[in-house]
Amino acid sequence: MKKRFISTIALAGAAAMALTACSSDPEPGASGSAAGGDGGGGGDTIVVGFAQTGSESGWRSANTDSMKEAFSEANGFELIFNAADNDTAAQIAAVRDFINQGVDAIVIAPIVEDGWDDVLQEAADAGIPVILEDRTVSASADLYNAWIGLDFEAEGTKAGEWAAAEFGDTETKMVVLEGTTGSAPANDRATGFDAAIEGTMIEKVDSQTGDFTRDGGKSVMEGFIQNYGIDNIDLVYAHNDDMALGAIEAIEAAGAVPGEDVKIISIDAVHDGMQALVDGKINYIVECNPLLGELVAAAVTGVVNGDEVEPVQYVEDLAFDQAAAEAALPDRKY
Ligand code: GYE
Repeated sequence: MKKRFISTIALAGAAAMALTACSSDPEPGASGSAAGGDGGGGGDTIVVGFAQTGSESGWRSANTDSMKEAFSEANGFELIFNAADNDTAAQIAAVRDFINQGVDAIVIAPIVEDGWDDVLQEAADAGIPVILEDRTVSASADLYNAWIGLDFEAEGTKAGEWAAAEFGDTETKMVVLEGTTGSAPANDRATGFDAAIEGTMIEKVDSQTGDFTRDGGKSVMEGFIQNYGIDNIDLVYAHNDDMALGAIEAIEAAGAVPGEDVKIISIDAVHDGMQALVDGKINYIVECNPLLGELVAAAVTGVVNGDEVEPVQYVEDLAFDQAAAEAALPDRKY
């Protein structure tokens, strides 16, 4: 199975794509739903229902902006946008609603991996193509046309490799702020990280979900500090920047210095996270690129027109230490 990486530069339309091999990719089959329904759009307008997770993080805001920009009227789309506030049942209901409306295509950023089989089958039965963006699902790849997103396990691996190199030889007590339970990035970022620190002296003392939110990260971190004592926590691995930013507040409230007394690694590289890295409060960030709109819109157009569309599209991520963040921050788009 080929794995297509698309760099940030390629997203801006300027560079070539690199291909890397990988064995565990989703393999969307795109069967039976190459053309869209007739939709409500008329003319050449493509009517697209987009079921977004919610608005839990800075990453999510950047992703929503990117999608809205790409699916603009000027680009020939009518976008019906739904944000499910991280409620899986509400997200599935939104997709059903899109099916009932007879949209030309449905785009989903699935909150969790499981539970999609029935509604995806309903979309296929109605002849409405489905493109997944961002997160993956466990349902058969025959039930959707394409997936465009990030390699979450590789992100976890990069974070874990940095932790192993920095702290692996010293007794290090680590707590983990997990993303939304059952979501692909929470599952895969844990898998990649855990494998990378195996055999090192980093000990995972506790791991709980902060639901990818700043408030969640803060309150879970407060609980860790209460249970273990701030002096017994050396390292925080946060599955996203927002939870790391919440943890920073909790660490400071406990009278310790984030980035020094307690080291912090996170994922996303959104603006506020990068600023905290520059300020020395976070020590390392692995990027997760939210600017997927153009690629998703191109895939939707392709599928609706009956063109062949690359079924699995990975967007490449970078990683930053303090110096790299300082250099990159002024030109960051999110
Ligand atoms: O890392 C987090 C967001 O699914 C990759 O969701 C996305 C994750 C992102 O809430 O900040």
